Amino acid sequence: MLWLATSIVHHANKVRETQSGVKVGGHQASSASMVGIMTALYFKHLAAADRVSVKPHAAPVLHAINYLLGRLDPGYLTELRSFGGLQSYPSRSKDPDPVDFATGSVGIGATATLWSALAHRYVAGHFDVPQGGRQVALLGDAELDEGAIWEALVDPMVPHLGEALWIVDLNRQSLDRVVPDIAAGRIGAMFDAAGWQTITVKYGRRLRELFTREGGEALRKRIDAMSNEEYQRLLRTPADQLRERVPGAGRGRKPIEKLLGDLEDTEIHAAVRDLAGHDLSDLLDAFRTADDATDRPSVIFAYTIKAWSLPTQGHPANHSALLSGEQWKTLAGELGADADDPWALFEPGTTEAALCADAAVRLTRPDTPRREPPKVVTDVGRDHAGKASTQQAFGRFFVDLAHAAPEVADHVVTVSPDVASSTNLGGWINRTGIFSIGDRIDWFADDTETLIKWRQTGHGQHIELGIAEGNLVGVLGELGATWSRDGQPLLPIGTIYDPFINRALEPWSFGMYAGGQSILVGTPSGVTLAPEGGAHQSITTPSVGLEQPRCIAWEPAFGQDLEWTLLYALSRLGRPDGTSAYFRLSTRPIDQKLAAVPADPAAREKRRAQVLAGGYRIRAAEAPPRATIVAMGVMVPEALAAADELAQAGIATDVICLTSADLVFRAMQARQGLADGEDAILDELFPADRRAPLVTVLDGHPHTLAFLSAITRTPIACLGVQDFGQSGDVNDLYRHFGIDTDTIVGAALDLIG
Ligand SMILES: Cc1ncc(C[n+]2csc(CCOP(=O)(O)OP(=O)(O)O)c2C)c(N)n1
Ligand SMILES: [Mg+2]
Repeated sequence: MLWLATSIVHHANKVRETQSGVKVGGHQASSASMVGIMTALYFKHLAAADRVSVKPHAAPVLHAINYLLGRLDPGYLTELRSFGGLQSYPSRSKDPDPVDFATGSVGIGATATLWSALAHRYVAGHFDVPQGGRQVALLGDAELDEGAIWEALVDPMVPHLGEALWIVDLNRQSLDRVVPDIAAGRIGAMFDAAGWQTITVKYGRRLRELFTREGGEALRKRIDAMSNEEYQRLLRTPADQLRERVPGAGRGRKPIEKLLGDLEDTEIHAAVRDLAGHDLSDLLDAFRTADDATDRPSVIFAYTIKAWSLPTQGHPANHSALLSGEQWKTLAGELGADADDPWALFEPGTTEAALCADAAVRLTRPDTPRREPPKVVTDVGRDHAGKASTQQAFGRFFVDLAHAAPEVADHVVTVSPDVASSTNLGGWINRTGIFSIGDRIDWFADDTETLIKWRQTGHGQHIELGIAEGNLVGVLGELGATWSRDGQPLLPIGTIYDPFINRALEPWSFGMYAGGQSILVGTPSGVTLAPEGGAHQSITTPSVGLEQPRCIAWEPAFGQDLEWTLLYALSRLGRPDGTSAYFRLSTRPIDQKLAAVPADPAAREKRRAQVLAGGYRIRAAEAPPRATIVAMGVMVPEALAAADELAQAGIATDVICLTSADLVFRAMQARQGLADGEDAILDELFPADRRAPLVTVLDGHPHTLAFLSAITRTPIACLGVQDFGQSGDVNDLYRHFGIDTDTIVGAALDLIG
């Protein structure tokens, strides 16, 4: 394993030619650190149903295992980090061999195992799928610096996930340095406090034997109390100097000196580096202890050496260090490998070959039949009348869905980080209940003043989290991946206050990269959240949504548009070619009559198609327009009022209501041959005979719609919000930020001279 992992990186850097001169990279030291752990795990302990998240920099070890198990074509071993080759970090979607979790952004890949455990429990509790399997994460020790880890650990559901096992590769090093002091004890206590079983695999058998001798206890205390930095220094100290350094200056010096006096230099040298995280049998014992605790997760702290058995072992700067050609050849000699035939498999008939064959059979997963997601209706039949906000329409949508399409509703699972009621999920929660691990008593069931029934059972369809946006998108990602793991699609919808989209952004995006599909609803949004003010008002999220790969961003203005787009978004989930969606909603009540949804079925269907393609002309001037106002979301009433004023002044003005700037941008790219896709919506929104200067307006950053002038090739004025929010009433703020009716009119007049 050590040889293959090292050689995969070696070949990419020292053998394969690169044209550009850009360094290839790869991590021999981080891989060497984990070979013991991964060998013990895969070749002995793991079962087919288990899933493993491998720390990003040990990707070469995972590929080496897959190669030995016959799951990876040898041709890939020379293609680490090449175009179409093995990815630098384990990738579910891009690697050619089986990878259970995408990792790379440290912290996220590890916590994904917890959300995967939860998602599996959910899907197994609601649908007929095979149950079971452990969820294992292999982490670097510095990965525990990440907030994502601790955000996950304090979630109240996590301590119940007995199927979760984390194994920390405790090599005392991060990227830049030796981790200061001795963090392990403190971190262990934190896992303990979070309700985990903690297991430590620290000293190897050589050291353990020494500890039983006279002076052994002093030696153990000395190493236990040694800072990480001093210990790492010992790993790089020549044998003859260890006799001086190891005893230290404390009270134990004399007995330790005496103990070492009986040993050869080479024995001291071997003892100092004798850590059990490289001892297969100690590791297997720890794995079994972990299995014994089924009512809570387990974490194993396995002490290891970074760059174990390589010339750079234990050096603080070894993170990206590569072996020279000479060192690599020497390693071949030490490990009994052949530098001229680096990818040679074990000879048939050997114990090693038999072990590989055995593991390959044990780890073969049966094919899971993939169920199709339910067919989603195109309409739930609600008459959107009166004044309503998109957030209200969102809440009502679920009640309608349960009536109009019960099978679809059965597949919906909602998730919220403590904002379910304030994002209007109350009605849905009352209908379906809350999912919990084990039933819980609802102590407020008989309280007549309770509006939301907090009924928690294994059958609920809402998952409530603490105030943890990272956890939210982690759970969404895994709920959105059950179609690929269990063969059973779910339709996950998460709600979040829109300004916190940015906090969730990176793990949200990573979840999509990893293959999860879900809907994220950001509400309320923008300065329209007026009285609440300040940094609670989201500004950049419209462009964040537009730029997010594998996701369609929607910002509907009306209830009908929300209904159609949400149904469409649901129809895109839970499938190999699926897409996620982001909805930016608002609490501003808007007169639904303004939408003027056509009553004639054909015209209505045409409207629906346009809503789903990105927008429609909500007001057509009678004469050829001299200006076009393009508005998105809550700004549509202001745009219509501005068009009225302009019309009164004799200036014919069209108004376009955008439902998705994202889709219109894609259509523009498609028209120019820069991307695949449909472009017909461009001619519907901006036909050649109606082209006029554009005023764009949204409750968000104005640059989001600036691209539209490249479609119309007319002058453009972009209105929107460019500074932090303020408290006030909606009209105060619209005026302050220049997105009010007067400013729209003024901008149009300026444009047309
Ligand atoms: C979120 C994030 N921040 C930073 C990095 C860059 N990075 C990659 S590995 C690493 C150090 C990891 O140390 P550790 O987890 O102990 O792994 P080791 O290589 O020591 O096994 C850093 C900072 C990253 N990949 N992801
Ligand atoms: Mg480390």
